[in-house]
Amino acid sequence: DAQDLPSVALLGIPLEYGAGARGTLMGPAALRTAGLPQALAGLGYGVTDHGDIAAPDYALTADLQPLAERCRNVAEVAAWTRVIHDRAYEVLQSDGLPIFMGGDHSLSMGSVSAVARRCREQDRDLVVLWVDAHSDFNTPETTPSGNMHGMSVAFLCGDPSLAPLLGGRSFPPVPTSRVHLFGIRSIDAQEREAIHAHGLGCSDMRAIDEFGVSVLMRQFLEGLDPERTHLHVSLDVDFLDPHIAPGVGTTVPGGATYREAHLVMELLHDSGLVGSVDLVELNPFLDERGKSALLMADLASSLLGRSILLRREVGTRRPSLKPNGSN
Ligand code: NNH
Ligand code: MN
Ligand code: MN
Ligand code: MN
Repeated sequence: DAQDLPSVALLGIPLEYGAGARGTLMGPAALRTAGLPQALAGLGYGVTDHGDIAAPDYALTADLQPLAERCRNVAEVAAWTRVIHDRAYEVLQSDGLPIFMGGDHSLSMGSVSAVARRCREQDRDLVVLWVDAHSDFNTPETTPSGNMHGMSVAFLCGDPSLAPLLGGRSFPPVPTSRVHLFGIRSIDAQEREAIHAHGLGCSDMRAIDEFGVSVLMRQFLEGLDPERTHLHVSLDVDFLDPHIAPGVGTTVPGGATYREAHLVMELLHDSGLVGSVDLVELNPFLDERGKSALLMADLASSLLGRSILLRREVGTRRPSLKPNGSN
């Protein structure tokens, strides 16, 4: 029922300092050109576009100095993280379901930390679903590249070496037991060890090949408390196979198919638990005739109710998410 739908708040975050390649700063514009605001309005949501965050001034201050050697563009990323956090927190207080349109994946340090803060205030359990080819669990010590988009999950789980990025703002770190990585197929050696040591949930591509996205997604969702959970979905373009989504700087072969990606979004929608979303790493400079931007916009539509390009549902009966079939 359209009247029961929450409003959706779009926030553009034209950030590219966390990635190895330039161009993700054009991501928010491309998502708008692909029709994301109109698609969501077409589903019946009230949509407010809060525009793009303006590039902040930055400086390599003393608190960031220890990070400078191992983290590329740390002064820029820190300044962005702070302004993203503040702006995201404002939007979370005043508007409905936020969609953070990136921008590279380092933006999640700002967006998800603000969501965590808001969840604490509202006494909700934040669960983060990281849909990505990569686990982004590097720290300044382990990063092989220095690219800060590979460190976002470690930051959100409270890695102390990355804490100075927020410049004194505080948020409750996301417990590693409430982070689930999905679609992973490129992981650095020390990152793998850290993921095992910290017990993050992970549906990697090997598991997806064996069991399929549906079984794994249902298992994940069944583990969540429907009364308490705020599910944040952080969707990295490189989750998708490069053939369907070439517009990303870090393509990895063997990604999700068109149908798998839509099914993941549909199952998440059906769960009713999604409270906030990142759409990240879209690089329009590397895209082909907008196809990655269109796909990301359409996946966001699936996540919030229905694809605009596909008409998948023809009324077939779907198995229940709940074991007793009560929904
Ligand atoms: N793990 C690599 C690194 O730390 C790659 C990270 N790149 C991403 N993450 N695109 O999603 O540099
Ligand atoms: Mn990522
Ligand atoms: Mn990635
Ligand atoms: Mn549906």
